[in-house]
Amino acid sequence: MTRTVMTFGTFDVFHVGHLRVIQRAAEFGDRLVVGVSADALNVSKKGRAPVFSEAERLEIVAALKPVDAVFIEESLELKRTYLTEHRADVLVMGDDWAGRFDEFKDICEVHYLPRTPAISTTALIEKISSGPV
Ligand code: C2G
Repeated sequence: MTRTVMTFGTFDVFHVGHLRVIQRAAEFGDRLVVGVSADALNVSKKGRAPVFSEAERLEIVAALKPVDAVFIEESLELKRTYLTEHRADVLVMGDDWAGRFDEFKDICEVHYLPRTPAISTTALIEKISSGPV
């Protein structure tokens, strides 16, 4: 039986923290499916549009070696539907989401992984926009 793992994220200004959570998620099963947050979802969630469009972010994530399939995550409320549709056995998220998806433990395993320290899209955007020092 193939074990399907799912994870979700915006993956904007792709960095090593994103790569590591994807690599570690893949180790929980045989097949990794990644939901990439829609631009509109990001605006509603974070109050700003991502630097890279959903098509670009989708293309980057799809090209990663541990990733078998990608799709656009249109709404946080559809998570149960996505997990069911993709027949997920495992949901993996960074621990900034700890406890937030425990309601899905009735249909799959739910794991939260420690975030990679000292790197974030927000910090990168600030660093880049502040220019050379
Ligand atoms: N991440 C990490 N270490 C970092 C930064 C991010 O492990 N230093 C992880 C996050 O915990 C998350 C994934 O990378 O699991 C993607 O992070 P974001 O792009 O910030 O995802 P987010 O906007 O939180 O979207 O349905 C859930 C949302 O789509 C998650």
